[in-house]
Amino acid sequence: MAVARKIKTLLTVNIFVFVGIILFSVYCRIQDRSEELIQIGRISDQRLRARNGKVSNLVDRQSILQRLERLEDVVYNQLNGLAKPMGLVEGPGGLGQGGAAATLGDDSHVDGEGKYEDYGYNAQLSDRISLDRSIPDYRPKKCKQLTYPEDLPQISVVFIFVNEALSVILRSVHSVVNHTPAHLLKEIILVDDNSDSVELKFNLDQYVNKRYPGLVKIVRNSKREGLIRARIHGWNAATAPVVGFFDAHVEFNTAWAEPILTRVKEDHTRIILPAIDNIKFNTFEVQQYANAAHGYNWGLWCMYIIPPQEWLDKGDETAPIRTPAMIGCSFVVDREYFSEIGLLDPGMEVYGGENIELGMRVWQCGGSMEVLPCARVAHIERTKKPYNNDIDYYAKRNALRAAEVWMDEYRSHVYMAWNIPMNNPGVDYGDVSERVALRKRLQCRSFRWYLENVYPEMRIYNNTITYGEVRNSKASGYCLDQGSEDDDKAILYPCHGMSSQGMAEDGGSRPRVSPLNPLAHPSRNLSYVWCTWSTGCCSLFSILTTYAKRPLKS
Ligand SMILES: [Mn+2]
Repeated sequence: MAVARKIKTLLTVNIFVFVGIILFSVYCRIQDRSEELIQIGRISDQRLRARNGKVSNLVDRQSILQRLERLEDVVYNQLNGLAKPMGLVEGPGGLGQGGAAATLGDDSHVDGEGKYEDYGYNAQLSDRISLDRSIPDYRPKKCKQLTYPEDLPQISVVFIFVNEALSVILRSVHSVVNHTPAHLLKEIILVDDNSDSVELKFNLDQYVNKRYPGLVKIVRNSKREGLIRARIHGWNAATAPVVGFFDAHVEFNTAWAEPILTRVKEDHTRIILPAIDNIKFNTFEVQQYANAAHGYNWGLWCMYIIPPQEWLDKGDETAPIRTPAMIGCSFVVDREYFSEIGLLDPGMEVYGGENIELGMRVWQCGGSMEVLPCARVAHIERTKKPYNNDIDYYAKRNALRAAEVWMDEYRSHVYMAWNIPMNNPGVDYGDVSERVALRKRLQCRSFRWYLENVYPEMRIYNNTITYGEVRNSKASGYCLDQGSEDDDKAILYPCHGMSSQGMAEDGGSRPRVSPLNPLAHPSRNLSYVWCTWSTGCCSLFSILTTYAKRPLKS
């Protein structure tokens, strides 16, 4: 019995000693950590005071900032628990890490399809990918050697959303915090354009206020305003000297902000677009896109185009790429300058056209627009946009507004592209008098100047006398169509009224009909002429005798 009691006592003593040692070592670690923090704080204080921009100081400071950020992560991970109850993941690693393609097990397949319908991407998969995942650094190599001024202006980052998955919005927020130096990011503004989803109200508020206290403002529209006015509301809430507008389904790349803020600081009339990479809507894989400018067709629908020849000739991948307009999912502008040139057209509804209009306006009124390959943002191209079921109608309506205000005699090309008559087009584009007055006040240049100097790749239809679709007289449901882009051959296809069936008739000595292809880039060796009226060269054309002629000049 005595032996047993001895053993029991010894065991108890051992346990106490063991627990004591653990407690002591934890205490020491906390002491170490806080001393380290105090020391780092002191050093960075000194550095801030002695603000002489010597290179060694800069390197020191950067490494200290990086270290502080790492420590912040450690502390946060210790306290972790905000995302988990909402079914989301934070921290490094896990599914989709490094921008790799991700998949879910088969069990979640059915539910996942339902979410595709809602969002135009795999929201269920997104929920399982960390809000802090890393993505590949797709910047051109030379960007990493560039240095930027220390005293850059701060930026307000505005995200617009309507019925977006919470995890996708929060990944946009985490990503911009993780990839922007804290002293440059003044605030994040989330503009909710009257979403229907409940989780975007309470959960979103609670999460961002706890996770990023004081950094995030939420603006809620009491009625659906559309993308264009929602961006204006975001601008109203912004207080930093520079404002960036982004879709709420993006991820930012390394050092995206510094090159942009440098260009804006040098010249506040520059509107800067990060280069866009792609996040695949189904796997969330991050894919690199080639360097491109952003152009558009005569329907004012945006697309990527080859950078200008002089940029290609220069052979410097870090150089800004002149661009006639923007895709629109991300752009950065000096806050006051944006107001001086008239923000975005508040008379535009729902979606589309504003991105092209801003390009025309900034160039015609003395500013510029450029893509910066060293600043990269990855973006999900959604399979469906949640704004409205009839986006095409609003894109057409908004395009006509831009055409009437900015395009002078070339406005006819927009009517041609949408295949609607110039008189009584059947589209009420609203009152443009204020925008016309703005153009006058700013004393902006002509659209012809813009085409010649900024968008020379655009094909012009100067000799056009009529336009419309070409229908088969024997089967009137069939129209002349452009067919596939590769072989450039005319086909017969059910009439759909879209741009590929828009034809223009030339008034030259040998009248011809050709599709309204937007670009006449020298490197694209396409023949645009299929059929001439006089020779009937095209056998297909001989059966297409009904031509919905609309006079160009009335
Ligand atoms: Mn988008």
